[in-house]
Amino acid sequence: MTSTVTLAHRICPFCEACCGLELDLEAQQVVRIRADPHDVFSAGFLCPKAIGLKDLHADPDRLRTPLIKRDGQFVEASWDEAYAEIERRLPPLIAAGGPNAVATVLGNPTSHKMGLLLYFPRLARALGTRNMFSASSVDQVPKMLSVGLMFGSWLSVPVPDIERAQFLLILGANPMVSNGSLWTVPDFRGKAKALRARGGKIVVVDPRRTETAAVADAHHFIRPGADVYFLLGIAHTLFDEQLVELGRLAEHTAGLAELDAALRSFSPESMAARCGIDAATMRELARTLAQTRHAAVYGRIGTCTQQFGTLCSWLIDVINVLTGHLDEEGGSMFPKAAAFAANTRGAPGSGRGISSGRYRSRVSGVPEVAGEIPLTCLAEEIDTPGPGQIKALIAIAGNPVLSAPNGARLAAALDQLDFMVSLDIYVNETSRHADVILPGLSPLEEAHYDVTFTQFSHRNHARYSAPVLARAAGQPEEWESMLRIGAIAKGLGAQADIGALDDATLEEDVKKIAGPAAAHVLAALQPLRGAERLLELGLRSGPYGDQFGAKPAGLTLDKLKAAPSGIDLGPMGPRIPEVLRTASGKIELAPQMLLDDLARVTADLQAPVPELVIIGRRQLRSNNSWMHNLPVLAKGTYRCTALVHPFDASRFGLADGGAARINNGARQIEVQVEISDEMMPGVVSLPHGWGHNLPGTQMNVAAERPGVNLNALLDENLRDPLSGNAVLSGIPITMAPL
Ligand SMILES: Nc1nc2c(c(=O)[nH]1)N[C@H]1C(S)=C(S)[C@@H](COP(=O)(O)OP(=O)(O)OC[C@H]3O[C@@H](n4cnc5c(=O)[nH]c(N)nc54)[C@H](O)[C@@H]3O)O[C@H]1N2
Ligand SMILES: Nc1nc2c(c(=O)[nH]1)N[C@H]1C(S)=C(S)[C@@H](COP(=O)(O)OP(=O)(O)OC[C@H]3O[C@@H](n4cnc5c(=O)[nH]c(N)nc54)[C@H](O)[C@@H]3O)O[C@H]1N2
Ligand code: SF4
Ligand SMILES: [Mo]
Repeated sequence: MTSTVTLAHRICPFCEACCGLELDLEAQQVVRIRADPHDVFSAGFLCPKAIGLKDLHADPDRLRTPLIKRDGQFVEASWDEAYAEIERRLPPLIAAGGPNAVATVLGNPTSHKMGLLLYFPRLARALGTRNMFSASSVDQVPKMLSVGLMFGSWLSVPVPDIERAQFLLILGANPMVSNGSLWTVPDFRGKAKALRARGGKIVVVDPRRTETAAVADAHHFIRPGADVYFLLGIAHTLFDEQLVELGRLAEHTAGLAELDAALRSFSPESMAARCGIDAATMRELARTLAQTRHAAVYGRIGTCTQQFGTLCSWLIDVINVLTGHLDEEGGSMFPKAAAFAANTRGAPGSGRGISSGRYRSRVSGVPEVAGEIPLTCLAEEIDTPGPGQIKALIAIAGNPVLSAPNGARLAAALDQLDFMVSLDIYVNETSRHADVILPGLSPLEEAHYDVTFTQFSHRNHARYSAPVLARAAGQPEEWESMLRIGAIAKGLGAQADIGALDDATLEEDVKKIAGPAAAHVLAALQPLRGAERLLELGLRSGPYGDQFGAKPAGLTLDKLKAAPSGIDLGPMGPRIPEVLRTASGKIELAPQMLLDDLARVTADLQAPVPELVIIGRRQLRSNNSWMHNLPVLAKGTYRCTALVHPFDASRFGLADGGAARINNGARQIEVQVEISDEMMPGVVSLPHGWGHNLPGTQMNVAAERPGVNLNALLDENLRDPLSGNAVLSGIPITMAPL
């Protein structure tokens, strides 16, 4: 018997690199996964996680049917039963407590799923709650706030133009392992190698000598949480040594004199001791940045998850501006996404800017940023009684019991809720608390377009993946579930005609965008439904779009579908002033809120140096908390180890491979020690996302080697006060052998 192998294409949804894959299918089974050599963006790159798509699809623990908790046990239910249960329990809580009685919490995969991302705003609109939480506030909110203040929209994040750069300074990021973040850059290794082959240099600043440091020209240890001192030292030097050269941007910036004045007291000489990098190095780096034609500074999660996250995020772009590298070829540039970019909508060049703190969280009074309350406030908003208390939670594609600080408190709080729905594909540490779980599809069963990561791609492109395999009859897509929950919340009932609701909302939106052309646009969109229809709208009305016929050569979804390896839209080009949406129409170099925060930096300068602190790390074969259940990725040596410098090992009596206890005050975890001179003395590194030993989860492979939860050690009350982002890095600990 012969069987035919067919070829399918799919963008990998696991991390921000968004690699294009080729899949061989035989009898509705994936038999092989490899990189798509023709992909216009990733050009034949993949990492080991891609193979996990097959295991994920086959995983017996992956949910295919809704679950309802009855007498403390999950039982399988039909979709109708699950929605009916939501209808029975959710509306009364809204009626009693008002819209804020329901909270939503979004996890990381939301950004990798076009249905979740494009339809969550509709659910949010239906709920009308201010209690919205997400992984953004244990991640990139500081960067969103700083670029929002400087450039006027939350996602106008400039990214290094790595293919034309000659010098890169990388802080708090490990793209060799993470494959890049807020910088979609598949095959960082190949691109770094090419940069060095053309005579360029890469310098890494990190408390650990990382895999990225290994492919760089130089590496400097920095004291965790002290990047702000290092960046201030560099920015100060640029003024001090008259290296500031705004070039073309001079007429597009505001606040240069204020910035100069504010930076005067932060000389590298006075910053060196606190950050652990000597003044000469800071000055030399400032000169190299200023004097290299094509150069960029890039910082990521290590620079965000600390008490000065917003200041660090700001200073990185400030240095890029001061050295004339912002918006310049080979510098730090603004991608122009084919769809859904706020910075390509509205009038170019100026706008309303952003604002934060429009309201505050009920318990701690923490300001809203980008419409969200920090994830670290979720537990207290549930477990603190009083008017406005959260009574119901809709959790979407996230696992905050493991991924947020002090998950134990959050877990206990989730048990106090009157009702919880999880949209998740597993019964994990978080969804085990739900009353109803609605499973999403396998990535192979749904269409895909990178709504988020095209906003941060080092080269502009558009790619679409059709569903590779058919889904089970009756299994809804997640956008449908979100519409249905929204309808239930609005009192329209579980049987509401969500198709008609979706049409009505679309019509409203199109009228806003297209004005008199709305009827024509709606007719053109007619055959499509759901997320695909929004994608078609986004592409055709976007900066490369056919404008519904007005520019016939422009992009449409059909054209994208006809190009399985994607459509290249060219390298990033200059976008200032067009990209700006600040009220002034200028790059705001010195937002008052940030200048004011420098007082906190000065106050902290004299803070005593803790003897030992802990930081996190990522690992190639896992993704945050949820890929430990895939056998192909979970196998191999035990990876959830605490990396300890030999000096610390000897002073605390720790043995390689031995067990140790780590304490942060009363909080305590037990870890396996791995002695490594990769670490800066005084710094321990433990990956996050582990700790799969909590009762009631159904992730059998992960449970075999559960690892330890770093976040069990961390304090949910430590935040960057501007952005509300959690402080996850540089936490003082003690460590002793067991
Ligand atoms: N200490 C420390 N903590 C950290 C970090 C750190 O560096 N240090 N990093 C933080 C960062 S940057 C992030 S982004 C967060 C990530 O943390 P979370 O946002 O909690 O994300 P994950 O842990 O990846 O969990 C994702 C969940 O989504 C589910 N899922 C996967 N695919 C789908 C799907 O298609 N549909 C649905 N409905 N569900 C799906 C998985 O089953 C899993 O439960 O962790 C943060 N936590
Ligand atoms: N394989 C894999 N890839 C991933 C993920 C994953 O879990 N696994 N997660 C994805 C997600 S959600 C995100 S947000 C991205 C994150 O992408 P990256 O930001 O590249 O993430 P990390 O690999 O954690 O790199 C952070 C680096 O910061 C360092 N660091 C810690 N504290 C400090 C500090 O105070 N200062 C400085 N300068 N450095 C510090 C750490 O040692 C580490 O090397 O990765 C994404 N990609
Ligand atoms: S780097 Fe790996 S996990 Fe990330 S998109 Fe590419 S193949 Fe997928
Ligand atoms: Mo993240």
